[in-house]
Amino acid sequence: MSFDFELSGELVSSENSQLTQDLERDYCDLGDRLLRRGIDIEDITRRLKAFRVAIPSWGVGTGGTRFARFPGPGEPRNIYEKIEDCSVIRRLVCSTQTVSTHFPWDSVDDYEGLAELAGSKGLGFDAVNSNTFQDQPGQAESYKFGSLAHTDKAVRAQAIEHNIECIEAGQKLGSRALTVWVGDGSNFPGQQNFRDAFERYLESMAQIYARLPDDWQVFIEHKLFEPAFYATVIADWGSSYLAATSLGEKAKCLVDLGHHAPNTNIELIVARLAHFGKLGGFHFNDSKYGDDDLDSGSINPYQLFLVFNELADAQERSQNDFAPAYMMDQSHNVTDPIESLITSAVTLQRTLVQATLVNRPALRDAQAANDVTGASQILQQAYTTDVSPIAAKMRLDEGGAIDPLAVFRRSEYRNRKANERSDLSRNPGPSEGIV
Ligand SMILES: [Mn+2]
Repeated sequence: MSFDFELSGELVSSENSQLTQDLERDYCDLGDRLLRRGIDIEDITRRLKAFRVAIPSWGVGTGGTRFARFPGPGEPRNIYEKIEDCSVIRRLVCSTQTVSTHFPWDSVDDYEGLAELAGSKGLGFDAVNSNTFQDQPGQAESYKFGSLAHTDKAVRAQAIEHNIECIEAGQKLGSRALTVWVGDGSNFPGQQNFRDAFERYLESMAQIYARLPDDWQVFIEHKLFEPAFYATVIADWGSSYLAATSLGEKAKCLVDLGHHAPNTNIELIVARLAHFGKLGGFHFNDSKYGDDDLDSGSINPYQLFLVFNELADAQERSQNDFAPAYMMDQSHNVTDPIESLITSAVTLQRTLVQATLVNRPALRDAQAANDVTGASQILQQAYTTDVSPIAAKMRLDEGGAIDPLAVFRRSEYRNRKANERSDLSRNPGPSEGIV
């Protein structure tokens, strides 16, 4: 099958050809070293091939902080141009074969046509995301004081209807899940009754849940704070789990790496939700202080490894019955969004491989024997292994780039798009924050 990628195959091949000899040698050396640990490098490479992580449509545009947004040249102005950018990333890194849409930012008249265009560029659609945290032009009711948990039934009805429209659009795109994040909550003590607000949220979600197609899931994304600075209705994994459990089988929790209090043990949350079959999805990013939405693995790569370690553990226990929806949920404020997504995808590939290298039988033995240092060293051994050749070999085998960032820069894609997309009008996007 050949796809109409935005980036020429000849460029990728010629750039690869300069690096192939060194890569083959590095891959062979690493293979020898792993063999001494009883690991078959080909098996690890095969497992990486199956890894899929979605690109959020809004991720290829410049994000922003609450204070400013500095759009770069050649930024996509609509979902069709976002698809072009996503196809470049997919072409180079291989693992990003789906796009996660966001409504109404990605609304179009012809969803079947959009699905066809994406398919021609080797892309499919992952979870659809609703937006009831912003008011849209012409909207009857305001979300200033909430949406699905709002005190006014008319506001809740509008938010429910929007989510149902997202499902309908997603069905035409071939999506199989709806991700719901709401900013509902309160900024001051006394502003909102905690129990009543949660009740209203559950009632609204039950109406959305009732409209899910049989083969769909709904993911509940929690976030500790912002825009509600005192109490958020779905602030933590506990509230998310309670909501998902009360709604039913098709409702699951979605963990975003940035949506927790500082120092929260997020890998433990992953283990808990996976244990009870409620981990529906994971949003990758990184942060130093709050919901910073920085590039995956840029601040705390060991935490990212520990998250992947729990995902790998869940994978092993479930025997292929464990398939959370993975997405990179980042806000690119000062970097080229495509470059950030490329480097983050490569980081995720590498980290997944490191987690796959963990010697689980030895780890279980060390845990059973209370060999604390031994257990800890087993994780460190996997984490400190330079597995870059495995990820590069996988990309080469799959038609991608050995060095995706270098090829992207050599392609002059951004400059070309800067000329084509000189008109500054653009689709609405995440000018303030991002979920
Ligand atoms: Mn998120």
